[in-house]
Amino acid sequence: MTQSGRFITLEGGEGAGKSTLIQGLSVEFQRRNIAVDITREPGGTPLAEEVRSLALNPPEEQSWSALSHALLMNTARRDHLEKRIRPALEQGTWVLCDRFADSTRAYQSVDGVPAETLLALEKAVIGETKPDLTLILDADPAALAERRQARGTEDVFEAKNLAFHQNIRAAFLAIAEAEPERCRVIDALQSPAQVLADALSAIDQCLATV
Ligand code: T5A
Repeated sequence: MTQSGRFITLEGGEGAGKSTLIQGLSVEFQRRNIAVDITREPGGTPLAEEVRSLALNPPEEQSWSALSHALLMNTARRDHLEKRIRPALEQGTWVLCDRFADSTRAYQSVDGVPAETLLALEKAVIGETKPDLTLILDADPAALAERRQARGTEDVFEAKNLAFHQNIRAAFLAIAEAEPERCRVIDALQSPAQVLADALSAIDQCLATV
């Protein structure tokens, strides 16, 4: 019987270094001969990418309510799960996903959607397909804002104020505290090499029984 692949998600504030870490992990997985599908949310399928564009960059002077955002993220997630994540895991491919359901818990709850609503949606949408391991890249939002400045363009969440980003940080840390068996917090202000080393150490510890 084929061994099911492992499902790893990366979370954290904007500019925390998720994409940078994914590049490093991709090289290491290749070295270890582990087949991995690298993907992102919102997005990861053609339809979900369309939803991403609509959710993060709505037409000028248009905006979504917090609940609408939660529904959009979950709509994209369901398509992503059905067409990409579950088929990959069933074939024994590992999935490395840049953001997943914890981002909805953090961003949409800070935006005002009640936690019970978000959890009910999450349960209906992801079912049993929960991450085996979630790496949370944690850093002071003021430091991350400086990192992002060089990039220029901002989506609807990046454009929010520092207090919003501080609340997002607290929300991710609360998730890590509530689910310590699944989540590992990594200091995102370390060098990229040390962030990668910490991530690999967490992967080896948590998924050693693969
Ligand atoms: N969202 C998403 C919701 O509201 N609900 C949801 O359910 C979901 C899924 C998506 C947005 O959507 C929201 C949250 C987000 O606002 P995104 O595409 O994930 O956004 O975009 P970001 O999180 O903003 O991702 P970024 O690509 O901007 O940031 P990364 O990937 O975390 O950071 P990265 O690797 O691109 O690095 C940023 C910069 O820092 C440098 C890099 O070189 C780069 O210049 N850097 C470092 N510098 C020093 N030391 C390190 N260790 C560094 N690591 C990276």
